[in-house]
Amino acid sequence: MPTALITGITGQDGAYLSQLLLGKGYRVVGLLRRSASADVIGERLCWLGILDDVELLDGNMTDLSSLIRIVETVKPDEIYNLAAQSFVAASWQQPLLTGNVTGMGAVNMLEAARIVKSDARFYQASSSEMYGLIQEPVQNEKTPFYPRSPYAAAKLYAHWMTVNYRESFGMHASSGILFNHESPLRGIEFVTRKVTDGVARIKLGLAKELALGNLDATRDWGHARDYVRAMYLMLQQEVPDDYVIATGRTTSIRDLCRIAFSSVGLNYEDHVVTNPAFLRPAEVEVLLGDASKAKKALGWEPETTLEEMITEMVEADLARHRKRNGL
Ligand code: NDP
Ligand code: GDR
Repeated sequence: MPTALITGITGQDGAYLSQLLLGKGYRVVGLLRRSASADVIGERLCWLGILDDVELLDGNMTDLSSLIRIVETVKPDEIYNLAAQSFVAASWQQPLLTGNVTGMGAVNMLEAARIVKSDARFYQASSSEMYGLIQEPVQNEKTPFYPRSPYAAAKLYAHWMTVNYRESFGMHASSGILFNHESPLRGIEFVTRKVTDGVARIKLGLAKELALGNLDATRDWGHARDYVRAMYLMLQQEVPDDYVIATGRTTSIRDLCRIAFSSVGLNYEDHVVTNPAFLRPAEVEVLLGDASKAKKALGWEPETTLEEMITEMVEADLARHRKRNGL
């Protein structure tokens, strides 16, 4: 039975990746950072019905000693480094923490693997945010990077360190440059989930308005369930490499609202307002990925359309609010 160690197991991707690997017969161990709110730990794993099937060990990305101890204890065949301060907007308010967790944290994990189990295969969760100020209209593995936030700069450092550990130490270290991916398990602060949650509240009469920031930015959105499959496939390759994972379709926030509101028979123009509080100091205006390399080398294809995903998310949020409000 292969063993996978997942950092960020309590996040959106960690939950779906755990589900995928458990289904393939893996032993799944996750890194859990200590929280005073222990009662809400593992909410996403619970939602998928797999909380009791994974092992959780205490540690923190900023504490190398905890990572070394965990790798010694677990002896993983595969390490998926998903932990991060992942909310771009928050990275301007907490640039140092973001650098420590999202950037240095990845190096801590690479070091723990190199010192204790250098034959473990390593996946780094890189991001399309690294493209930032777009240099080419469609982005692939060869497109130059231009990070536009403390988050993106931290991810770029982690990305290059992954490449360097591969080239310097011969480690099987791969980096997935994933474009935005969403699901009913997406954090409420991200725009897709904020919109589907808003749609559900407005539909149920619990709210009238939804306040957003820049409606003109566009993103290449896929489903997290499809994207964690690509992570797994990368670590099954003989040779480690970097891959863009994207759908090849970009949609504005405005059109996302149109799709989400119309899925329950509402017009977004009647409910969406803009609030400058949600604008960012610097914006990534447009992202559109070309996943040809992954399609060819990994046989990976996205299976869920944006419309299907938004419908799934709206339904999940409607169910949550009905339950919460006894409707
Ligand atoms: P989430 O924000 O949902 O999850 C982040 C995870 O990191 C959580 O489990 C969180 O734990 C954990 N974490 C944060 N800080 C620490 C720390 N100091 N020590 C240990 N664990 C910590 O992210 P996603 O699942 O959406 O994304 C997974 C990864 O992929 C992230 O690295 C993200 O930056 C990257 N990415 C995501 C994309 C997307 O569209 N979703 C696209 C491209 C890259 P806790 O539950 O305790 O907060
Ligand atoms: P992003 O995701 O920054 O692309 O990072 P997010 O959903 O936060 O923003 C997407 C776009 O929507 C615009 N926007 C708003 N965003 C939020 N959160 N809230 C709003 O009210 C709002 N109004 C407009 C933003 O300005 C932006 O243009 C996500 C994260 O998962 C990263 O960790 C990951 O690396 C990238 O995707 C790929």
